[in-house]
Amino acid sequence: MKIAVLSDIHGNLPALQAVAADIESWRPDMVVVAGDIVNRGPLSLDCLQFVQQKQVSQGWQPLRGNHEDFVIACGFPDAPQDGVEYEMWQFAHWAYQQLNGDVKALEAMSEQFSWSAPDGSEFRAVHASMRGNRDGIYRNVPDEKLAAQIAPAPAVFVTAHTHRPLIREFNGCLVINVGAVGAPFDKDVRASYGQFTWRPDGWQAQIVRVPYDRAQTERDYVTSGFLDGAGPLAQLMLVELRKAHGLIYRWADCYLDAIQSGAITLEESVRELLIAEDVRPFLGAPGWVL
Ligand SMILES: [Mn+2]
Repeated sequence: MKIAVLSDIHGNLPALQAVAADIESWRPDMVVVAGDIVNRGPLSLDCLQFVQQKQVSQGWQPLRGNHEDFVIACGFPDAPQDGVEYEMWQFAHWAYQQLNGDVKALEAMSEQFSWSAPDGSEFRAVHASMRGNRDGIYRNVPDEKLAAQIAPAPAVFVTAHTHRPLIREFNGCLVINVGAVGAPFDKDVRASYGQFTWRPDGWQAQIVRVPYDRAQTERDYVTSGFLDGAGPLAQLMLVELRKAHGLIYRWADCYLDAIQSGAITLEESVRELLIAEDVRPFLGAPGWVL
């Protein structure tokens, strides 16, 4: 039995196409997409439709990540339509509009995938953890917290969300973070996914890295309208793609309070972060040149 798990596509169609081709050449029995197909990237609708076609033709199983939830929430009656709270979620509203407000397919996605091997061992995949789809499993997680995040522990626990690949043996459970297709944050720009094999002697797992046409993804940022229409945070997302390292949490830690209190605008905060010494080398067209 061979299972492939890909995750965190984030509207990056060239990365998704490259990973799908690699997966198909491996000929798995099952393919799970562990969430964040849409949002915080240029081609959410194309990526959703790509996965839906694979669901119909090859039985791919999509799960719902926190970014599916964020896009769904844009259609709630109490979603902010202006002001600073709207501006900070402008990229999600942009994705919601790209989907023409049709989020039924996102709402229909399951929270987890589970398969039992003939020896009774369970393979389970979720977006982040059993505690929720924003509760990521990171490299330095203490044992006690990890135990709670995967409980009840299966033989193989597959997670994503953090965009950082990880393989860890924990109390007889193989914990694997498959990393991200669309925006890896481990300083390796190649797309990431996981291959899992069950044989009568047990489970094996490996992380696979796949190069893709990143120049095309940058062109998609422009031609889709994402870079102009999704707000200043789209500039951070473009730099994250080039740097293969996350910037949004750092931005939030530094500026969220100041933005919400009106001490700085969202655009000013993004400009300030982009001129930091370690970020500046990754600036350039089609993004802001500061
Ligand atoms: Mn996520």
